[in-house]
Amino acid sequence: MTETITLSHHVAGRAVTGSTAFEQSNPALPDDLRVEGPEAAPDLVAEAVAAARGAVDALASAGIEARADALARIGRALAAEADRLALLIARETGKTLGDSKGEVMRAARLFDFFAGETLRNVGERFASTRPGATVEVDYAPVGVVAAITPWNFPIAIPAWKIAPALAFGNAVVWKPSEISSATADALMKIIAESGLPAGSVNMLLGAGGAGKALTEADGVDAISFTGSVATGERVRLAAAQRSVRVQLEMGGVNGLIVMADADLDNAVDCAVNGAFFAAGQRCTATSRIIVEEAIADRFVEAVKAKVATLKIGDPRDPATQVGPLAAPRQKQLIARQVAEVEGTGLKPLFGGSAAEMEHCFYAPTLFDNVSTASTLGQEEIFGPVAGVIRVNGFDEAIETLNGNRFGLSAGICTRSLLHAEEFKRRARAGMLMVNLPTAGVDYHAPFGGTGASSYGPREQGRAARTFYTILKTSYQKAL
Ligand code: UN1
Repeated sequence: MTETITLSHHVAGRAVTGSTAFEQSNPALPDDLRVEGPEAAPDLVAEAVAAARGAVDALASAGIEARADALARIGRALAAEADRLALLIARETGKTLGDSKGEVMRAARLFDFFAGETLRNVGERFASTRPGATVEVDYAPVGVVAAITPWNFPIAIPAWKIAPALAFGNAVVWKPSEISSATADALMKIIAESGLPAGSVNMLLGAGGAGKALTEADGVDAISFTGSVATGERVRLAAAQRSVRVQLEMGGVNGLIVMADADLDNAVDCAVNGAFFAAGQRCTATSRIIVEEAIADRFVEAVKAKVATLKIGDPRDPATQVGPLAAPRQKQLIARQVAEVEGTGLKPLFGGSAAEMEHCFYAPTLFDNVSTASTLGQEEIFGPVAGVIRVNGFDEAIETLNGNRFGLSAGICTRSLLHAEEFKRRARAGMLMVNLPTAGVDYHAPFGGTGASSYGPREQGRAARTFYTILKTSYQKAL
């Protein structure tokens, strides 16, 4: 029997209902779960921003220890409810149960980490050049932060925006993707129990219209966005027009270099994990595998053999390694991009349009002999699709790696320390992985890219403070 979840917005600690504007159900799980929700109109956005504005003062009055305790409580609740939440993510978005559980635990750790950061927000005090005077540097809250988050990490990405925002004294108006709103609602319910002042986190539902209204709302002091390049560019323009602080995490056409001296088994694992796990729906996914010609044939055969062993299927089954895509529109988009690649004469080594799969599943697909100038070399395909680019030598590998406008994550598989060091120096990317997959990042380290992938200060780790605080420099002279 299909379960239907009807969602409401959360504003100032209250549920706000509205007529159904969107629906989500993963077609790979027929008759399992149907989620429906309303779309926030500009007047409700204004109400949420006003509630958040009031909460900024309430958060300051509550003090840092109460805030730290609340964040720690959220972290503990997430960990305690990880199994329930993981199943909801799997049912709503098609993410495998294992990945979903890992993600919930990552979110728990993020709240825990930023609980600690709340108490470590120390400034500086030093002597002024003017005798008798001092200088103080404080990290003050920015104010009202708008967070716009995607469906592919429906609980971890909101966690790495909401947790630091609260840690540093900001209130949040959050617009999750309509594809993962039930998961967002589950997180909101845990936040509501944490003891934070009402309005500290407000959640507005809806699709692009609600997101646009939020980026254009009066009273928003900063916008943190994770999503597509196209939407990110619109958010950047809206923010620039109003001089609002903005942080964007968008796509990547991430490359993994495989040198001839690599540990072949590990290189295959890195490539298969990066390209095909999470059905390729990670902005850090590997879409270009840049292989030295000398081992390319052996490597490609080994990747093919490994992919043949992957268990693709029901995301709720703990044994499943690759689940379906999140929504039919994603499948249509990928099918169109793959058809375009095939139209240029390239034939996939496996997968592709001939490997038609039912519902929202898309077969892992690998093209060989791809060129940097091709669609696969230049455009993000947000699915289990990658291309092998054959190169001769390290210099050509690095030049190829840097051959598009993106720069989120890059990897190299090599046993050479010299090549590993040179790679870290010359690769144009924010995240650099040596003998590890391009996807999969820690919560206590800075995350972000360069080029068209990212804009603004880094997320996560201690570096998150830069975006979520304003530096206040005070001069004081005792009389
Ligand atoms: C990861 O690789 O662990 O949307 C995280 C995304 C990224 C997060 C990737 N912002 O896929």
